[in-house]
Amino acid sequence: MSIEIDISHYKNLAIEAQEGGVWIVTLNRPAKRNALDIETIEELVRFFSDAPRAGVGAVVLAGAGDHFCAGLDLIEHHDADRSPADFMHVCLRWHEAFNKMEYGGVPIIAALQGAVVGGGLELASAAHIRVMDETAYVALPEGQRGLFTGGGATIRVTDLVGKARMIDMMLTGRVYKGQEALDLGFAQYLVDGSSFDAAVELARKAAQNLPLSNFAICSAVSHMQNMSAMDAAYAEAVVAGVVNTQAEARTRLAAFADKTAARVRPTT
Ligand code: 1HE
Repeated sequence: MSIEIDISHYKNLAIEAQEGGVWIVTLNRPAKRNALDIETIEELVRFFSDAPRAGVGAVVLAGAGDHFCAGLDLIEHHDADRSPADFMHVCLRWHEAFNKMEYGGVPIIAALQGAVVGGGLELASAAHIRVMDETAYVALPEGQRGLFTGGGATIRVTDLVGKARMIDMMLTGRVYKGQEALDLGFAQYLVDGSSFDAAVELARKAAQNLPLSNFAICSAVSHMQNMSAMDAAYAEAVVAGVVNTQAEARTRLAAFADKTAARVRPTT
């Protein structure tokens, strides 16, 4: 059951398939600081709905220009003068996109630079790995704009850094960057050079895993967080039953047994 992704159907996302199953998905409205308008959200829904069935091994999610993403398209929102129901449906499309990302089973590595704010942070939080460069900063300016988060920050940003920090960010507009942001858990990597290059390297590494292992890592872990500990342990056993007996794993296990597989060592 494989489907084709036709990259010519995308306008606000630039999409490129690289060797080794790595796909580069770039928010491509740098003149608008990659603000998330309706069209961009629909394209994210489409790409991340298709990716798990299209043989995508791993995705690097990037933003064109100096900023990853400025969040909700405030101009579109202002001009549309939406009703509560209208905006609820907008938010439900954001959730559709971000849930497809978090639960889809395809590893997503976000390459962050400049502003990662509001909905931009919500988007980054739906990726499985975040890589910041020295210019990257995170904030939730919703409070200052007379808004509230609508793209999952109450769940995902709280998961990353805790409720107290998230509330403080929203009340005061606090901005985090650099080592402090890393230490707090906004990202797993902080690099001196290009976050994009580092993200590509990580994506290539992840794409070498067996697809079924990656599916479990990038889907089951999130699902299990929504379960009771008892149910999660049961689900983990079932998933491990399927993944750990896959035929493709036998070659890797044989390589360990005959001592040709790489050993686990710390990098020096
Ligand atoms: C935008 C947006 C946007 C820029 N929607 N058009 N997000 C925010 O509150 C962040 C708003 N943006 C900024 O604070 C700044 O733009 C940045 C720090 C990201 C970048 O600053 P800078 O000086 O490089 O750019 P700029 O001059 O502010 O903006 C350049 C253009 O991008 C300009 O358009 P132009 O046509 O006048 O050239 C801006 O209008 C446009 N632009 N950001 C629309 N966000 C589901 S609920 C989620 C709720 C939220 O996400 S709230 C957080 C919203």
